[in-house]
Amino acid sequence: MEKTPLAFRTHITVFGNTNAGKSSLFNKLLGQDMAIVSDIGGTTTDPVTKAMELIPYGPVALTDTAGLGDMSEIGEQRVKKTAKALEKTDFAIYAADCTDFDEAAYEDAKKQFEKKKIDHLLVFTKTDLGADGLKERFPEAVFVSVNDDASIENLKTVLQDRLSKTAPEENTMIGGLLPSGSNVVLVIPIDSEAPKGRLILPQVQLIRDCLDHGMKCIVTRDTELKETLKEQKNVDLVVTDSQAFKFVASVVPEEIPLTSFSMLMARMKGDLKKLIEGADAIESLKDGSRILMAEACTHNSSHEDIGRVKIPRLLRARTGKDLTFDYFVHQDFPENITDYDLVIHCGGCMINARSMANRIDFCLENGVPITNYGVVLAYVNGILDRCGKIFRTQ
Ligand SMILES: Nc1nc2c(ncn2[C@@H]2O[C@H](COP(=O)(O)OP(=O)(O)O)[C@@H](O)[C@H]2O)c(=O)[nH]1
Ligand code: SF4
Ligand SMILES: [Mg+2]
Repeated sequence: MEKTPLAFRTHITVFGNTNAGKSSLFNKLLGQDMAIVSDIGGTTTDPVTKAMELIPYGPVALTDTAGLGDMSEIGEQRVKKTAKALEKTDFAIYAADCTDFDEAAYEDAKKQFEKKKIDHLLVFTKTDLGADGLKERFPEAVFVSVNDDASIENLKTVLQDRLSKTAPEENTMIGGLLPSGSNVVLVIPIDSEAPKGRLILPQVQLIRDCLDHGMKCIVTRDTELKETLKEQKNVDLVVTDSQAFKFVASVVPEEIPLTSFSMLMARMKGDLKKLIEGADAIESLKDGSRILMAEACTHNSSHEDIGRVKIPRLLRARTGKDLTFDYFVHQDFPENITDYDLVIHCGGCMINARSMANRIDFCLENGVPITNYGVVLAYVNGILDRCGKIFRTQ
């Protein structure tokens, strides 16, 4: 079960006031002691995320947060972190203490969920201490006590039922693009930037995704691509690492559709169209324009070269302008982006679709166009039209 990457799991977050019993509930759901449970208000400082299997629904990621309503000075920091947790939430559990129900706080949280279009479930905790008329007032809510295992099991059942109704779209990079039985050639250069002894996540994901959808995939290096294409009678799609675009585009005949891992990744995150539109902003860059390069994780050093060297060099050459590049390498997204003329995001393989969609919307709401590494590489190589064709015929 630990094998499903976090980015592929439905993200459930437990919100609620300090001391509402969130951490106790989180532990009970997981069946282990992960979050700190305390009767001193506000002990959980950082949101804690754990993977769990909700049988039979499937793999989920459960996050415990600090209180939404804690306004002490450090509390403010916590509230900010909780707001960040909202960005990745697919489904919210709002925990409310039966013996101390803060209806105003619940109404406020409900507004935040609605604003972000996040479905939620109201869960009253500590029912062993009495639930005073709440069951009648909130017939849709679930009532639990950590001292009553049956109530937790009931919560899991209700949760599954709700999740199956609000489940995010199927996570697929290639499903629906081509019929089953199609032949897909994957081009993976093995150069100094390739991690030793393994493939990177988008490559592994795509191989699995082809298998899941009954497609045959042939994996080759760029150096053997010509030979591979000669040997294969029917090739329905070539997918290449963006770094090898130029060479691959010159080798693959025009009639064979071509795209990249990062474009398929962006398609899975659901916003490829907006990212392609974002690339238009490249033409309006001027001397002194500022570009934010956003990478969602630090652990893949093979991107350093693309983000720090290749893209800046290619964009300066393409536009002939004196451009400034800033880097933001973090799981979170910067709060202020209005100084930027363009945001270029990494492939986002380590964050979920909800986070990616929120980042894109955030940029667009602030009037800043956003695109991604793969789209920019296709653009500067003059093959964005060709690489986007397969998505337009859907
Ligand atoms: N009686 C009772 N106490 C609970 C229950 N759930 C949590 N508590 C207690 O409420 C206090 C706050 O719980 P905690 O989980 O740390 O709350 P959080 O601040 O929302 O994470 C702790 O003393 C818990 O032991 C419950 O179902 N019944
Ligand atoms: S999340 Fe971004 S920076 Fe991290 S490995 Fe994926 S594409 Fe690279
Ligand atoms: Mg807590």
